[in-house]
Amino acid sequence: MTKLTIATQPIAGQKPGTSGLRKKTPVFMGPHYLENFVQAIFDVVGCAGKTFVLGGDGRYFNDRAAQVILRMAAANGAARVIVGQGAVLSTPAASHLIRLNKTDGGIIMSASHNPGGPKEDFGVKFNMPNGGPAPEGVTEAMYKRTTEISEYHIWESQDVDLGKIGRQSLGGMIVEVVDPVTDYAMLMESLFDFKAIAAMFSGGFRMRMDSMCAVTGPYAVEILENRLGAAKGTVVNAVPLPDFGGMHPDPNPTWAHALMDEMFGQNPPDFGAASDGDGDRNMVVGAGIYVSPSDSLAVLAANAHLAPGYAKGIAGVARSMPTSAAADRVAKAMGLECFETPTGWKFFGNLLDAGRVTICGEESFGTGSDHVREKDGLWAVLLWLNILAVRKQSVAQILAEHWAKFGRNYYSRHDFEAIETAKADAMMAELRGSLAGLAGREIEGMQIAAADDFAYTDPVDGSVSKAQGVRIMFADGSRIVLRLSGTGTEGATLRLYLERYSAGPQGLDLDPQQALAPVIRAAHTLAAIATHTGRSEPDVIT
Ligand code: G16
Repeated sequence: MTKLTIATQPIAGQKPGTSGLRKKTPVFMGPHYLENFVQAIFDVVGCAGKTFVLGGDGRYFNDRAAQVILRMAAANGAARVIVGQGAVLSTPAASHLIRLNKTDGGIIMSASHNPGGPKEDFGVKFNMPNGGPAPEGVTEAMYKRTTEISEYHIWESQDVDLGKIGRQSLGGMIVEVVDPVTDYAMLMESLFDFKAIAAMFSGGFRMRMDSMCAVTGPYAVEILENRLGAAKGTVVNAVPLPDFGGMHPDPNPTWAHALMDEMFGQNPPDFGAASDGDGDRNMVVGAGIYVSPSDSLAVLAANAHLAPGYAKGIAGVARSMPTSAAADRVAKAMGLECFETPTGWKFFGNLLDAGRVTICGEESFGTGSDHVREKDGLWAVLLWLNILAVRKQSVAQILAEHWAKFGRNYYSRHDFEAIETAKADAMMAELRGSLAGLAGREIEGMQIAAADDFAYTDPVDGSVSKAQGVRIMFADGSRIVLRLSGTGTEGATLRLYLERYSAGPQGLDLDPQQALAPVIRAAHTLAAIATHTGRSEPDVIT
């Protein structure tokens, strides 16, 4: 075995987005593409003598990318890499292993909720020693490094056997292959009342968990069926496949429609859930009732103390800016600090590290807590189960009581996908240019109270993130947010977030799209979406 130093040249566009570098798989498989980016990571964070975690969601190219990354880590002088068996780790499990083993960070191979396969998506991101995604300053440095890279280092060797649990050596570096599930399952047992949940299952409680042929299958089978005694077959699409069985592993009502059909059909299970490609997202559904992610965050924040891991209460709550203000109302009622951060889990890291918040969430089906530094799909499912086991009520009853107490934030997100980038940019530029004159204007019978381009100053380290999305706030608590996706791999994706508040007691059980109709019309008028993009209907509504 020899260490090789390969001459290379910068490849344009290796700029990490909201969650690391995401591109089409053939792009990642192109000459030097993966290698350049991985070398840039090591050049920025340092590699000699360090220990890292490595794993991915098992999508196409995951196994081969892992071998390349291991060979490069060895050639760059890493001391040890802890790898999930088969190069598989869910994103939250990887975050946990980074923290548990006090490593110098980790590399996660995933394009999350995006489809996998030879022509679909792939991604690589670096997580810091705290277990969370690298902050903007670090990803910017990695990007800059890719623009000046001239060589990378790699061992010339055969593949490491990642099927075999235990320690092996690669050019002097220890490769430690671990079971992907065990440590994560233990963490979940430490947070939740497994006895109470198991008693609920043995009492006849029925659940459906759709793992969407993605990474959570083995985790969900072990935890829900083996440890908690849910009926065999509770977890469906439980075997992870490189192309996710052709599915789009995004747990929302559009893509998890089989689960939705079952939950709204005849004799539905008591509780349904789905998770995404890499296991950090979740959708929860009750029998005949859908729980929006923003409401889920609010319910979890209000009830977390019912689980042993949070029995002492929570320190505070954080939500991404486009997420509805439902959680703010809970925080206010409980006298907790509440933070509004830019989109992307990395912005929660400092608040969690500083102990300012315990529970965080995003409208994009992400919820999590300070137990790791990623959002965590199965964690959210288990916290819901714990709450259901203690309150002994249905999901519908819990939501109804929640809205009666706090009011209801009707909420929806409309996505317009694969828009020509120039058109999307022009639309946002024009909208940004109009913001100064909006306050005080009336539209669709609602008065605009304020409008801005969201900027965030991190309360812990003072770093400033600008241009995070346009907010148009109305006097009645309604709100419109527009931003362009930072994770799309094709053209631009416009995300339009819509919110309207009802204090109750009337008007708590409307259809969200109906309740939001005037807000939707106002958004289209103010942003002139159809004029700029030619689109009047969204591709995906969540
Ligand atoms: C989307 C969501 C964000 C989320 C991000 C990453 O970003 O809107 O809320 O943080 O994906 O999620 P994941 O880690 O599951 O890929 P964007 O920029 O496309 O809106």
